[in-house]
Amino acid sequence: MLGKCLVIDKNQGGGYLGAHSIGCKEQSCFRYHFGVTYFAVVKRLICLNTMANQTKPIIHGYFRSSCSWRVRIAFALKGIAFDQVPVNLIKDGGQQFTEQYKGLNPMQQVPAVQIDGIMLSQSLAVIQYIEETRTGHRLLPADPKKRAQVRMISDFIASGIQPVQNLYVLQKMGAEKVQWAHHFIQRGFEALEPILKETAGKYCVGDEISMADICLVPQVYNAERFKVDVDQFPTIKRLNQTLLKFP
Ligand SMILES: N[C@@H](CCC(=O)N[C@@H](CS)C(=O)NCC(=O)O)C(=O)O
Repeated sequence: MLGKCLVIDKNQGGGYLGAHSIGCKEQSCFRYHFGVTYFAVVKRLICLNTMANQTKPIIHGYFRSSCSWRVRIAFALKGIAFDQVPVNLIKDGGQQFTEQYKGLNPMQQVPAVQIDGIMLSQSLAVIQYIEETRTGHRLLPADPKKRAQVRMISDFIASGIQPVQNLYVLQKMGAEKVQWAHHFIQRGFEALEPILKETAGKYCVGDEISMADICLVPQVYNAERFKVDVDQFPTIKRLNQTLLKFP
């Protein structure tokens, strides 16, 4: 199942300073494995990519971070082996705020990705970098119109929805945080549904899995987490269900 790439082990909830390498055995993954077994598993990605012999990229991320999840899915779809270093966004007041992590990503957000001798943050930049430098499953369509639609949908989610339900925003909202996140995800999905109705085939844009799908699945997970009734959005629901079953 494509979903298995969310793989993280229990140490992902551990300390950033006690970081270690974790890999993922699955080649791809949209499904969110959340539970005891999920945490107990350490997996290593089987590398099919042409960059296999080079140093593996390292994702500094957090298991529940939708932005880290996007990058894990993209690497998995490309068949790129990677290691992970856990940055626990909750423990110790948030390990993203340590001076050490700030050195990696001054925005104090995950993911930060070490790849090919550079440090990249911003999940969509990472995804587009690997698209431009790696072979394997194409994450942006060849057709310019479809490519623009993929970027549009990705930005709907990555710029329009996710930031307002991000942890540091919710922490400012106190007791109203669930209501706040619910409101903005609902509003975002109301806009996204008619767009996807137009663009979708089997996947978000036509019949090829793309960066838009990579963004959609973690966002639906967050929607469900904040009690948004995804049944109101039949296209989003169908796409998510299809993606979760991706072999
Ligand atoms: N635009 C960035 C957003 C990164 C982001 O918001 N990361 C969240 C987790 S998904 C985070 O690190 N939050 C930490 C916090 O809110 O303190 C990306 O796409 O990578």
